[in-house]
Amino acid sequence: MVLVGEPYDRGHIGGRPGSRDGPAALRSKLSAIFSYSYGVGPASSIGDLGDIDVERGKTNQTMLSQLQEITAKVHKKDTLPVFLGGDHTLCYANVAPLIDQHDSVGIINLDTHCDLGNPVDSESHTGSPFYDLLQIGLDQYTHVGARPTNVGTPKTDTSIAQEESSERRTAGHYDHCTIIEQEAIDIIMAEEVGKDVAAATQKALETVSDVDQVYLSFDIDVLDNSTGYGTSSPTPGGLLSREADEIVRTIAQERELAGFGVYEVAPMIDHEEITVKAATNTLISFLNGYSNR
Ligand SMILES: [Mn+2]
Repeated sequence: MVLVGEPYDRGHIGGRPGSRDGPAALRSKLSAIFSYSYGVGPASSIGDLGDIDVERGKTNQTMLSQLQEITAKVHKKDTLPVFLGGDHTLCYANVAPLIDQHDSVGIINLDTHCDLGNPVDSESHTGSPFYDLLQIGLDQYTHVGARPTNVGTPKTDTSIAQEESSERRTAGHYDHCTIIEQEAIDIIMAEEVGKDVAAATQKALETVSDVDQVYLSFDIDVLDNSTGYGTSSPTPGGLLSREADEIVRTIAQERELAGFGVYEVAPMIDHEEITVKAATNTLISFLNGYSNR
């Protein structure tokens, strides 16, 4: 397994940037972990490729195509990449090479938002990675942790006027209602996870049983905003940290994966490192599951 940092957060058309500091914060917390080893063996060895020099100040499109040249090489190596975001726009470049390289690819995405929005003015953004991936041949998309309602967070980046931001957001929002009817898409609500986390996890695994390669995506805002606070769009009604850890650990243990990515951890808007710590715990849970395969 190898860590790959992606410090980029210019992909937002709504919400708050800050996840460019995610990779550094996650590495720092990972190095401070200690284990009580309750039923968990030592982790396998972990490599670290450092941070990719993700171009900022360019368009998301140029960033994604440059990044994809690098991630394609990473995926060809005989190791499991664990991407440390960065915002969720990056997920496109982390998965697109798999679609090029393999017969069929599925994604399980833990997230508040389905991120099936249309690109705006031909630009991908944090709300469009899975729409974009479906366009290039993604075979299955399973969204875990969806909410029945969503309270938006205004964009704090003053480079885009609030009015324009809300206009663009509306343009990018979305064909959700029609697109989620597609056969290739499955939704598992946060409430369903709360009722029976093991059953919800098995249901998610079943949706990808027919694909060759599976990528696991973890947007930290899937957590309830009591824990998932230091992120672009903290949202109520979400998963407990413990539930997310169980899902990620089980999937890593039961299904061979082509990659894992942690997105949208924004330390500068976190409170007392609550969210960074939760994300680190999830990373460790992933390691536990992977090591016990
Ligand atoms: Mn997302």
